[in-house]
Amino acid sequence: MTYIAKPKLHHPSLQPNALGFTRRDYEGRISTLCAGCGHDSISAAIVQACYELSIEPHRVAKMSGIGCSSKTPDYFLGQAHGFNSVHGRMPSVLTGAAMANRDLLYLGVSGDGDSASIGLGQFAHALRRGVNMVYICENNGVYGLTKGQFSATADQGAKSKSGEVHVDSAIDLISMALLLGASYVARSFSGDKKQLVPLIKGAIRHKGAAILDVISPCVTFNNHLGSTKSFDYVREHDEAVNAVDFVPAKKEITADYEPGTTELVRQHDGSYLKLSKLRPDYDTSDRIAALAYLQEHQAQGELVTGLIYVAPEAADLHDHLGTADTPLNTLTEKELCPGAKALEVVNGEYR
Ligand SMILES: Cc1ncc(C[n+]2csc(CCOP(=O)(O)OP(=O)(O)O)c2C)c(N)n1
Ligand code: SF4
Ligand SMILES: [Mg+2]
Repeated sequence: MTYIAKPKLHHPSLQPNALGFTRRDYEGRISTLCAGCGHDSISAAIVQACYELSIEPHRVAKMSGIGCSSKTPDYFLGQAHGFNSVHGRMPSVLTGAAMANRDLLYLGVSGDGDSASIGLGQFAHALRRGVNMVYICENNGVYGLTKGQFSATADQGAKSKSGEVHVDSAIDLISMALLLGASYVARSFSGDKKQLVPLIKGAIRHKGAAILDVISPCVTFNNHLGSTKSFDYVREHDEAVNAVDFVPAKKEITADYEPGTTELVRQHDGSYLKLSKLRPDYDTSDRIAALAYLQEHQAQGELVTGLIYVAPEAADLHDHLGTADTPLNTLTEKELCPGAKALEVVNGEYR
């Protein structure tokens, strides 16, 4: 309940990170979601990832749309900036903020209804532009907040709680993200913290558009037999292509891995993604092969998870537009309005 405040005292045994913060310093308010909702596990994974990376909470901007999933930024990083926007409009609000202040870490949280139904256009354009962000879609296949109608990610043939069969084709946000040019593409499951936390850490350290599609069962409206987004179904059909270990920039990499089964991906900030290959033939740098792999395995009813694709040296929207290194919101009026003479020169270029 939101009116119940969390106790301020921290247990003395809680370990501080490099900034002196404990895990509790990364929490938010008490969740009002249904007990057992997958979304709460994702919030816990975000808390864990930010704590382990020693992220300064006030350097984070958490943005969301509307839905149970979009309520969750209230439940983590209570000291961060936050903006709960309109249904499906998180990506454009996030893009605007990211353009104005490039120095913050942008964490966009959305739902499958928010991203794949009303917000599909916004989802597509933020990814194709390479907005530097971590975009997490908490995917339960239904509109949880409005009582469980099928969303656009619901699988064809899936059954609703009342027995109705879903007839439309499903939108796979991960395949779309690959087509649109996202440079860090991953899928995970809210019930697999071991997989999810390093994937979030890798996404935070990635420069460019990082998308995580996290299957997050709705225990109230979509966790029954016949659903393809229930805890049981996901556990039975989860086919991970790799196990990811995030190695921070300052940590030395020792070559204690067998080439062929383990791969090291160096990110632009010097951190590494250490991938234990569960599918030896899977190549995270091959976008086209990743798309084909997803389609083949989806046709067999499997849910491909793990780090699906990464382009560690990708350019982001600021690179594309050649914006100043200084955050635009810190430029003074003098810098923004260089005077009539400078304007004459600019206008002259268009004559
Ligand atoms: C413009 C607009 N249309 C419709 C709604 C009603 N509405 C609120 S949340 C929601 C769907 C949420 O589904 P999803 O994004 O999957 O989030 P979940 O609740 O499942 O986490 C809808 C249709 C709204 N709030 N605003
Ligand atoms: S209705 Fe579903 S998605 Fe919403 S809080 Fe409850 S379990 Fe979670
Ligand atoms: Mg949903």
